[in-house]
Amino acid sequence: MRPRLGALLAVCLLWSACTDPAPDPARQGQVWRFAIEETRGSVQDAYAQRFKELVEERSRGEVKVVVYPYGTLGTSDQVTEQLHMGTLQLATASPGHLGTLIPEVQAFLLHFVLSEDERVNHEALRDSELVAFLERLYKEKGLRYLAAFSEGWMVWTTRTPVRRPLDFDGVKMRVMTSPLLLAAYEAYGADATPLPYSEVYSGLQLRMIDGQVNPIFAIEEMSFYEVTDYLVFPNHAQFYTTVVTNPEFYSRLSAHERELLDTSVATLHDEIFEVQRSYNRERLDLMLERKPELEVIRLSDEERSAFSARATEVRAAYLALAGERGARLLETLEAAVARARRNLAPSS
Ligand code: 6CS
Repeated sequence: MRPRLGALLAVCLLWSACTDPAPDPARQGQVWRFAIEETRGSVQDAYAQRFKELVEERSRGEVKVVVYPYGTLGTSDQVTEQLHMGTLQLATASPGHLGTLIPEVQAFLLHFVLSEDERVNHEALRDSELVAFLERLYKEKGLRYLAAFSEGWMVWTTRTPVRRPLDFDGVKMRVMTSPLLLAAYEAYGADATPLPYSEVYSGLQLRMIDGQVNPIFAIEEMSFYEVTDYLVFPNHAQFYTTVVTNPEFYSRLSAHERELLDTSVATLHDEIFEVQRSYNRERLDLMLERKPELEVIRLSDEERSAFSARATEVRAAYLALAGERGARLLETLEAAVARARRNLAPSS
């Protein structure tokens, strides 16, 4: 299989080299500024660096992509604003921070809604009906939606063990800034505290907050495990982000540049899925090696059901925030997951 795959790849590369138009001198020297919401070495950084590689390789000098890691251009909200204004061409924009601008997108933040099989969710994210819906929502807010991808399961890091909603009593849980997350953690009995990403470590260290929630790779990279004692795996939700571009920038691209951008985004869909899986696996081992006393709690099905019962109430809060269109996005998302599940099911 492998040599055949290699030959196929060589043919494809040769084909694209032959079909790509000759470089246009008038379009040389363009810079596409791409801001991410995470630091170097993160899943979003892997995405942006690979995007840079794919675009620059095929643009033959026309385009240079510059990646701005988190912190260099401000918080997530400030980055989205800069993209709006056109001082940035591309950015990641996570539903966890987009809720005030696009309330409907908070459907991605609901707990116990998507599949427990992350491959199913991965397939659902490229469902054409879902993509078309998201494109319309983002367009209305002056953004062009390009893609969404998962960065892995959300994990709670806390100072005390959490196995039941009762254990959240009096726990100040840091959440991202989308309003729905307040309702989600308050339904569990926690005291939800929204904070920008950059303030989480010091908040934990200074005991302004008692816990936070993020995928494993982020817990390692941002050193949150240094200032907490438990890693709790509820498998209640995955962390999703979206990739966006400025609509005027996109419409001014040449046909070749647009094709370059679109195909790079399409190629990255599967690649980033594997990246996040390996980052999350490897970094759990790394944290346990560095801090062996860190306790891992994997909730049983029975324990999870106590949380999922509470999460059901949060759907009403979502509908109050996101309205009729929010309800339709949630239906579209659930239908996309059902289709992906059917498509991935082994045929009998
Ligand atoms: O918790 C946060 O705010 C952030 N978490 C991740 C994994 N990516 C970006 C986001 O802003």
